[in-house]
Amino acid sequence: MVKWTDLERSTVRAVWEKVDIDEIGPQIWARVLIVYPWTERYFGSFGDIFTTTAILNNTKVAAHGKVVLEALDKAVKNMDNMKRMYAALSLLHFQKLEVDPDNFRLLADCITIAIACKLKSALTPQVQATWQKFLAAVVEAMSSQYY
Ligand code: HNI
Repeated sequence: MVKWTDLERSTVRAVWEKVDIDEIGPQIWARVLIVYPWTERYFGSFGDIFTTTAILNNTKVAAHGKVVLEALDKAVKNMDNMKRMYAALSLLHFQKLEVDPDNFRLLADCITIAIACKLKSALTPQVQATWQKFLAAVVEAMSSQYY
């Protein structure tokens, strides 16, 4: 289990408080699809996501970004219990959605970049290090049911 200091806990919470899910969620999922176009293959039901403009205007992409960030909100609130909390979601991504877990890491990078664009100089190297430790724990928990 990942151990957290009090400073790390308060840093993660402080970063997360600045994230507006309705604003950042859509940006993150659009970024994933634009930067890593092979991820389109998982979203056959989303309609037209074949150009940058289409992705940025697709309401299903925007909604999905919010769903994923709402799941991340649960991780912020359950930092000591992430593996158990994400067990069913990990299994869903493995067995039903068949998402390659390498994509979790790519998503984590997009999350950090979107947050960096928002926080600017407030995302100091120390804050970023803690934030990335948090996202690494999320990625590990989301990968935990894969074999
Ligand atoms: Ni993910 C559905 C959370 C990474 C592809 N995903 C969900 C749902 C949640 C969720 C919550 C809704 C589940 C439900 O309806 O029961 N996804 C997360 C989290 C991460 C993540 C917390 C990583 C931190 N998902 C990814 C990645 C991909 C992905 C990296 C592919 C690139 N997810 C999907 C797909 C669905 C999905 C596909 C189903 C979408 C739909 O609406 O059909």
